[in-house]
Amino acid sequence: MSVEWTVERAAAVLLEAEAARADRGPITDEWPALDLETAYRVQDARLRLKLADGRRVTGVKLGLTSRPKQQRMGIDSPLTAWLTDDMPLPPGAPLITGDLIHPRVEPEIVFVLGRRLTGPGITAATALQAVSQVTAGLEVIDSRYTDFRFTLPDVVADNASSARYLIGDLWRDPHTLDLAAEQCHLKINGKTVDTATGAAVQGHPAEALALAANTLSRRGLSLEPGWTILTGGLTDAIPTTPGDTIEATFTNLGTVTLPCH
Ligand code: OOG
Ligand code: MG
Repeated sequence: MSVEWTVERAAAVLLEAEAARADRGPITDEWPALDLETAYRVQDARLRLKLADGRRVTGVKLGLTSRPKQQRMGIDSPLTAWLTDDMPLPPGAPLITGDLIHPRVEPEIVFVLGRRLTGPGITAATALQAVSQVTAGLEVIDSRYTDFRFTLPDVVADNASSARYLIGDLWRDPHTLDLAAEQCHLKINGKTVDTATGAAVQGHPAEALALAANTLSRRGLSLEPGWTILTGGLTDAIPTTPGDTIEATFTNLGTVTLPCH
């Protein structure tokens, strides 16, 4: 018997998978008509369910903004998703990998907004003017789809595989730095496994921020003051193994360290 798919049902199914730590096949396998616009409606419906449950929006994440990420996932289009207050990891606390399905970690450049940013027509330069601070971050992603196998509408509906994020404690003024040249070393147990510069993210992380403002404006939404913006993985994400410590060291943005239990 086939059950009819709706925006509300897809949102509930994905939240249930998250709560139960149970991965599943791509929704588009069962609902081929799920297009990008409908997928963003699923993402917004999922957010409404979270808010009804007492959660609060903390910002927005971008996904698939760099070539290494796009190549790994086989999708060449960036996307946006919601950050909520159940996601930030307290500094120093370990990632409990058993709380998640198959977590992976990726280094990101993180903005905090000082002013509202409303598209369309936002450029990287105007976007950067709205940023009050920049720092380093590690995002923990955890697709609700088996083996991280999905199409663009699937991953948009799944809130871009969001799970947790860790923000650094060295806040810098973005206007005094060349963020395209900012270097990142991704390390496992002290050994560098990948490197990138800020240019990996759309040429400059502020391009990703502009893209978020312009993408949200199509749904009548703005980026709000105080929000955290994860601009997207600079490198491919790495799987987590309990006992490992994952660290991203940046030239000017400091170091973020995440022990995995
Ligand atoms: C989708 C989320 C991508 C990023 O920074 O590129 C993302 C995924 O890779 O599962 O968060
Ligand atoms: Mg990410």
